[in-house]
Amino acid sequence: MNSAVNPRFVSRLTRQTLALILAGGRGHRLGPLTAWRAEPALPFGGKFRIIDFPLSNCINSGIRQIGVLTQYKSHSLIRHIQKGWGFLRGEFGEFVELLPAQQRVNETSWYQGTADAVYQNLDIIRSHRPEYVVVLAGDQIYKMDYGPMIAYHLEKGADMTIGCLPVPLDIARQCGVLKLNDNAQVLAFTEKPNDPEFLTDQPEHALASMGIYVFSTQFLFDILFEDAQRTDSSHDFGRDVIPHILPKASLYGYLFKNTGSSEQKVYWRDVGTVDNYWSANIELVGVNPELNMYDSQWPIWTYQEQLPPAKFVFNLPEKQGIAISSMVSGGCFISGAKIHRSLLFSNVWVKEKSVVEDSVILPDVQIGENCHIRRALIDRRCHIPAYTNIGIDPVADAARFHVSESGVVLVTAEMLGQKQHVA
Ligand code: ADQ
Ligand code: ADP
Repeated sequence: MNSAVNPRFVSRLTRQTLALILAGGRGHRLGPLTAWRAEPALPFGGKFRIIDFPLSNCINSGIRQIGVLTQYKSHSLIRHIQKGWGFLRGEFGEFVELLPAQQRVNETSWYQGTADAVYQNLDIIRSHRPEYVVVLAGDQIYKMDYGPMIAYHLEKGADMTIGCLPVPLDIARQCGVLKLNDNAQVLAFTEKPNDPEFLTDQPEHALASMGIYVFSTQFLFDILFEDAQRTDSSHDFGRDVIPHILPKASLYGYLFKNTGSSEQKVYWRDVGTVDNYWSANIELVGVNPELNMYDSQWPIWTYQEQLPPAKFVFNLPEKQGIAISSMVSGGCFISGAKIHRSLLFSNVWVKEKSVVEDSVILPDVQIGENCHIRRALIDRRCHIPAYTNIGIDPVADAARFHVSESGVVLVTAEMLGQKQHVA
């Protein structure tokens, strides 16, 4: 039976599934952007936050029982979920539940690795009595229907199914790398190998784990109890649990497909560095970006403030308020300034005679008169004083700001000597 085309079968499975979104990691490589917030709370795409992607994937897949495991710098993440994700209906058994690390099982440690984060919530998982548990990362951008993956897990008779896709070798070095047999059973798994095994038909690519797992619930309980007893484990799925269970369990790989149009290139991003984060955002202003944000079949849900439309003030010819090849969100005010190839999040105010090019401007930013900003990433609530140049003089930028490997200039309120206004 090809259950992927039997929607009633799939929807029964998704109703029996609990999703756990891991949203507690540190996101080391984003530097100042994650100084005060967890990576899944980072704004993305003009009005969303990264966590909205796995959450929306769950909702759109028909998984309405969701736990979000938080730990590191979780305040803005928790606030976003509380404000935006309370629309599920408790009376139908639907919820988004926040599961902060709270030393419930082990009173001497917070969540250790990803497996420990799930282990510490086993009693909560049990109370929901799911047939299947889907473990997801909270820091990835992609659109995926989890239903067919759960159906595949069942058809294969798998204990655990790992979402995977071919990625270039340099990305594979930062992932778990799988080797499958012809029946898609996992033969080998190596976490972050220096020398990833390439695919025979794609020598520039290796098969990477997306860090997305489907488990049969009892199997998950068994392996996590076992892992918790191990003294030689860092209690991480990729590093410890998968390699340990591989010889004795039935593990399968599930090849990731986009939802929607099959012609579209597969889109899956881990935006864990300043460069990746900037480019994934800036790509969206292109004519035909790989990530389609205009797909009404797979909406990305979020919390959004009620804001007026973006406004462009056109005064004198030398003070035109214009935006070209750009995305400009609600509440923005472009007053006699020029915006080129840039993404402006909500509530950005750009004043007269300023020019913003190839830049990503996070919410609630003010850019004063006569500024020139190029290839920059401006963090939330920055007030850029009049006559400031950013991305023009590399020496001056390096002295004040954070410059990424590829030369993107990251500016935060603290670098500007401005204390964050805490709402
Ligand atoms: P990494 O991305 O390195 O590799 P990790 O840093 O463990 O994995 O993060 C996975 C997710 O779990 C992230 O969303 C993170 O925020 C969250 N997380 C990490 N530690 C946590 C904790 N203690 N509590 C709660 N949440 C936590 C993993 C896999 C690889 C796979 C890549 C794909 O280990 O095999 O290839 O994801 O990106
Ligand atoms: P965002 O919504 O952009 O992620 P928030 O306004 O929600 O940002 O703030 C994120 C968290 O960081 C909040 O808990 C806030 O109190 C904290 N925070 C931000 N800046 C500072 C700072 N300079 N010092 C201490 N805490 C800060």
